[in-house]
Amino acid sequence: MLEEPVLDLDDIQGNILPGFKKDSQHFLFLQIVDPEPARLWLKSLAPRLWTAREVLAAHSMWKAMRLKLGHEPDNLDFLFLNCAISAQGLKKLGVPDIEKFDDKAFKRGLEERSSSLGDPPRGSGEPGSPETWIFGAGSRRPDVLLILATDNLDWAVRVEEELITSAQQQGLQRIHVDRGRVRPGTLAGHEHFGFKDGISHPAIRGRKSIAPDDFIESRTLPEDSAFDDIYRSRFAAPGRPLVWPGHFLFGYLRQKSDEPESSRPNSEPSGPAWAVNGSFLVYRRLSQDVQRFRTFLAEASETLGQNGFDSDLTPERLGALLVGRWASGWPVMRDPNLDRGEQELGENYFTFTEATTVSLPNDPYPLNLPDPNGLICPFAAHIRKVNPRDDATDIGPKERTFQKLLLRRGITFGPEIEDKPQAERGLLFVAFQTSIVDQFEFLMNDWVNDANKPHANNGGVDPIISAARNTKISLVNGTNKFDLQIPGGWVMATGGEYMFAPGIRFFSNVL
Ligand code: N7H
Repeated sequence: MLEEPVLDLDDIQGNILPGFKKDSQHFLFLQIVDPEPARLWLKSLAPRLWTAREVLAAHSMWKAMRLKLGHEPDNLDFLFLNCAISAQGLKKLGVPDIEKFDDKAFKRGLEERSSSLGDPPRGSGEPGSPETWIFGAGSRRPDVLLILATDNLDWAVRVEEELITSAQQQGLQRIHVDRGRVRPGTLAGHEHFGFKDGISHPAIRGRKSIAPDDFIESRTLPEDSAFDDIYRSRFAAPGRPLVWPGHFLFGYLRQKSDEPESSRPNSEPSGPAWAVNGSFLVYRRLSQDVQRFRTFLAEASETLGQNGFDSDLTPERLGALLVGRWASGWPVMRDPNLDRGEQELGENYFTFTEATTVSLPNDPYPLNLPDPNGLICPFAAHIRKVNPRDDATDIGPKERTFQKLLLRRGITFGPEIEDKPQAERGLLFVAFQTSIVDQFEFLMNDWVNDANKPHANNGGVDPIISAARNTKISLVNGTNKFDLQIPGGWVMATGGEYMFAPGIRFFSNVL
């Protein structure tokens, strides 16, 4: 087993690693009007930006406090700040060597690439096409993104105003602000269709220091369990793959083709020297039409039931089949008939093609059976599309899928549908990676929007996030195959941009 690198946690921004995980996250999009004062202003932000090491320490302190008190602390809060810049912004600032990035998606920006993500084409005027976006197209493309995160909404609003006022005095102008907010009460962590999100995250390989076992992501496979050496070399925890840091951070090695346990020599992603410790940030503002989705589930489950799919098919179970998880997050693979409720142990421990065989200590629920034909979890299910786990795919054996994973850092926005039915709501999708082309865009173009990939069986496009309208997916019950018509249109792009979140030294040394 190769030694994992020490990651430069004093330079890497904290929302890449370990992620902010705060209830309020505001995304301030700015445009540079006067590059010289704007450059100085951005440079002056450096001491205020939170590093990975600081955010890790803040999370540990918060957890320690919760343990001491027996409940969440009332008076311990942090206000994290991070910054990212688009290719257009870097150009305006006169930053050298941008062309050394080989990622053409980043260099061209989201607006130009949006139709290849499945959005209606530019100029069509259809909802979801760039000219209908709130920001991110035409004259409303942002150069700079500031992300601020805290559990205290009032604090976030105050700092948001302070930052915008000072930016506007120094050569920048406000383009747009998205205020992300975790949903209230027991819905916290659930997105607006009702499903628990943020469960499955790849574990980045790497250490905090030169100590051999000082891993950033702790290894929690039970010592005395029957996981074999291969599993132990590929997974940090049950169902949680270990991914080489070069897939998320510039300056580090990537995986050797079909060997997730090994890195490939000289495989650092190509980019300018100053890109080290940075990461591409994909921002997609996705509006969700919750009423439309609910109506579809209610009507389609009834029709499918009448057509003999399963007379007891409920809207909840149909939703679970489309996502691959029940609303609680419990995987359909581990129980296709019953939502076992929210529980951390085992919620990420499942496979698709093969059965899981090693039981976790204290996990009372049945492990998953093999499902090579999509009988338990449909091939089109959202989580099977974007992470087919142990399925062989059109790109080859299961080991290659490790290289397609993303660090997701999104948050919901908008009020509850019950409180304000007419208001807008959705997901502020945020993901880090070192290749937008090979990771985010690959997932969207090649897998989400292609009925025949990653599984070559015409299973359908992703019924949750594909912008395609009036498609069909295959559901199988026993030996009977059912085609389900998917009108779609419940998730729609309303803005965004491709950005780069550099190492913090970039702000003081390069700007
Ligand atoms: Fe998805 N949803 O509610 O159905 N997503 N997603 N997503 N998503 C996931 O496993 C959702 C979107 C991924 O490793 C869960 O953490 C919605 C985009 C990936 O097993 C749920 C929207 C992309 C995973 C949702 C949306 C992805 C994932 C289960 C838009 C880009 C991890 C929670 C409004 C490629 C899969 C979890 C894995 C999980 C939903 C967007 C990707 C419930 C509503 C644009 C990689």
